[in-house]
Amino acid sequence: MKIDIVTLFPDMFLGPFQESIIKRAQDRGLLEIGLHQLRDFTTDRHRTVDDTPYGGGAGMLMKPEPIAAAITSVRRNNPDAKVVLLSPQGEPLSQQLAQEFSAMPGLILICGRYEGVDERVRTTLCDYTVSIGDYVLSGGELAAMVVVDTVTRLLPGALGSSHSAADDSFSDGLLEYPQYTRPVVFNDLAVPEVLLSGNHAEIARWRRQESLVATARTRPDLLKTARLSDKDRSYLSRMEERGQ
Ligand code: 6GU
Repeated sequence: MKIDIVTLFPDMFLGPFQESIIKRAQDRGLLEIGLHQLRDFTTDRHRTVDDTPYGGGAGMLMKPEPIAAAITSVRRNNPDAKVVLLSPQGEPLSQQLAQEFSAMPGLILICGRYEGVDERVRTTLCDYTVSIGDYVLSGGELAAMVVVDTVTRLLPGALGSSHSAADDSFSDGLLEYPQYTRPVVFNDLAVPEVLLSGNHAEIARWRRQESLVATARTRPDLLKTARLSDKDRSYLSRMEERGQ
């Protein structure tokens, strides 16, 4: 998959993309990342990328023409890419959206800065507008890194054979169950007996129940859309009866 990123701060990406899974995916040829300085697509002497908002108000907006020129240029080497604007006004990034992105031949990520981006960029040049959560970042760069990370780990072969993305939190709409490694006792707390039992059916049942408990306590909103069996539902209602 080819991901092109249009940004005023391409150097922000250098560290994060040279480590761990994203580095390995690039080394294995599963992922190709292109970084593009938005200012390179300006035509005036001052390389202007922003301007004041019509109607007044504080701050500056990103002008549409440099972004349009950047998309046109980058598309030549990533012709089937979808264009994604990173903006706090976007739809929330989810594991489902990441899965959709990971199946695409390419992405062009546009990082917003200043107080925002001219609305015509969003409506005429972008296929998606994406936010990574209900808080304000100084720009779309960190959000773009989050998109690249979550999409990369879904590319076939990006995670070693020892890890399955299918087991991760959110893949079935629930939080992951708690995990333990050695030692058996740490800070006076023992690893749950069932995990030492070797009884794989019991372990699977315990893990499912712990996933349901963790989700009900921390993210009850997820239970509305999670894929739940009849057994799951009866476990949750028993828990609720006991007030847990
Ligand atoms: Cl994509 N951009 C900015 N500036 N802030 C955000 C965001 C994006 N997602 C959450 N907050």
